[in-house]
Amino acid sequence: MDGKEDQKLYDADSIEALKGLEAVRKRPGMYIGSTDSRGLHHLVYEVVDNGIDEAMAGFATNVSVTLNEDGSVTVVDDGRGIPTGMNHKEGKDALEMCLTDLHAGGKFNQNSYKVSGGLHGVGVSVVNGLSKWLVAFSEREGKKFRQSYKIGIPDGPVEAVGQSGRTGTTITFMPDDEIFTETTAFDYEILENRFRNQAFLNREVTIHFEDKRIGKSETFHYDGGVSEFVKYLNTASAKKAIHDPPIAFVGEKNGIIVDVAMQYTDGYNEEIDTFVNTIFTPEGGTHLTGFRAALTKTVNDYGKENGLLKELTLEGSDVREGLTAIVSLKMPDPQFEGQTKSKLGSSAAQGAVSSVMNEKLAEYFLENPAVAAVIVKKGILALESREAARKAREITRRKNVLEFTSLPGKLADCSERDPSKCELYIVEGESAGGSAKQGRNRAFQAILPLRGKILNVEKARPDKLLDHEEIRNLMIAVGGGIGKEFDVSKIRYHSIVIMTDADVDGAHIGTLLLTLFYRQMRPLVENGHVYMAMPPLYRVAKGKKEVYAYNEEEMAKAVEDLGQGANVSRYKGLGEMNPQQLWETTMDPDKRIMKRVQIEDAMLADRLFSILMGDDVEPRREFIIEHAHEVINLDV
Ligand code: 0RA
Repeated sequence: MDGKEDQKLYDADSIEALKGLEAVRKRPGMYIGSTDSRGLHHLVYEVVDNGIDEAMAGFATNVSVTLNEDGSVTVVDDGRGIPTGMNHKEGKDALEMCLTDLHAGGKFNQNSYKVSGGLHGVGVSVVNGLSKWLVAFSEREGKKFRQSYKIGIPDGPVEAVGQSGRTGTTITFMPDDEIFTETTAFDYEILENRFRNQAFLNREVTIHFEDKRIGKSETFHYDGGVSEFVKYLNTASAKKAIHDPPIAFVGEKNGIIVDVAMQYTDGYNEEIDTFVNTIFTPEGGTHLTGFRAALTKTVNDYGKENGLLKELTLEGSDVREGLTAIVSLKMPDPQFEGQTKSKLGSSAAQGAVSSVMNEKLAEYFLENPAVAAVIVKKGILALESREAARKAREITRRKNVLEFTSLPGKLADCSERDPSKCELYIVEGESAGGSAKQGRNRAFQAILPLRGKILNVEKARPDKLLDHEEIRNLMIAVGGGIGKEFDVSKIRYHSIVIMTDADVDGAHIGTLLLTLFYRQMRPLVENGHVYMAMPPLYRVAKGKKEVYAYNEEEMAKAVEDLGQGANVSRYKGLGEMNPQQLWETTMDPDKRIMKRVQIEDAMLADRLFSILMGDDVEPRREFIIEHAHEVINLDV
């Protein structure tokens, strides 16, 4: 065939696809959430999820991910391979459609447990549009096909490049630095964590991960699936299980596969992580509702039938105290709702989970009466302490009416009364608090200094929290209450900014505050009201000129810009800045850098906190060494 004719034909076909990918490049945030580090990692998730989809559909077992030395990423799966061959309706090769047509995915792929909804499942064409270049290979029907692209535009038609004895897809892409202006560097730990979770949630798949930049590789495969996931979570947060192995079962109802694992610990916190088609649903939803309802009912039924409960009835919270659980669903076409589309709305999921739970958990209790007794006993203890706490609260309420209704004396409030315009700075230490009070814009910025005392929220029973003056101050200042009664619509500030020194103590206090928010005011984090202030790390000065630098790179650049004789000083704490400097560098909305805390950051802090406060010395030592920097630098 004449090469030029071929190219022309192909150009005409591509106009429509081009329009689609142009939209992706114009508004990348609409498709991948953001163009910061988080959005960058979404590109990898998107391509890997396609391979996982093939595994969920039973066609693939291996997915391998390689971070190449040049900054590109290669993802290989051994699935069926992206379809190839002319699609007559569209007049285009199916492989090209998959890679360039925004809406091609659904036309071909009928996998029923596909990852879709939320930010995922937007299709590999989005990755293509946001890549400087991309090369796709599909191996199927004895052949190997290839097409390459630049910013989503094909370099030429799909070509057969040789024979192949396997099937599968290989995609290599280079994220476009004109889109990802903040960073194009992938983070090993973020990806590692994601792949580990994916492997826990799909026990049939093996994920190979290699980082050629640093010469590190790992393989994730867990025959035990979610049961191993739960054990991993408890071990990682140094929680002590009170029965082993975890209770685990898989069931199916109306085409919905319900995979559950649960293990009780000797602590008081519940962590129930829910997933749908491997997508994390931090806001819960119908599956979580079904799980909770069935758990409460089954434990109560068993306790009553076996004379363990007598006249007592356990509440849901009693039954969940100290529980770590994973609820993982595979279902066709899940519907997501909520602010961040991370809450499952499909009503069929509730019935499916509770029906599988009711049946299998009751069966488990009958076969394992010793474990059942441990769980019922734990529930009774929770009920008793809840009752005691209620009585204690009633007494305190009568005593402390005044104290609870007036704002804390240490709070320097702002004059604005519209919460959406107000910011609360929680500042470590009285001296930095003083500078912040002087430096702030008092119209809309309030300051609450905290004494740098570390509270033991882990060991303190939740009902004891309010006995603590600092926590009471914080709760009253934020408004909205605490725990189950927390009401995010009543908060007094829409931005809560944690401002601590960039040192170990600061990280400690940051961890504590995030843990408190995560456990007692979770909607605050879920709705994006919590921020970390980012004070500069360096001041570079020469004569009258001075520049603040927030990282090493900026510092180096400032030294270069100011030239010979530039003087670098490292800020050790907020206290070293005068009020004017604190305002300019850290509090002025036009100049400051703040990081919005994501729910995952708070979860990590919560885990870190358990370890910092736990009884066991060894896991604490190891964890601090391995993870301390993550809390200081909440990057993604
Ligand atoms: C559409 C249809 C089929 C497979 C795929 C897409 C597919 C896409 C990707 C992306 C990465 N890896 C992938 N593997 C498969 C099914 C084709 C058939 O019926 O053979």
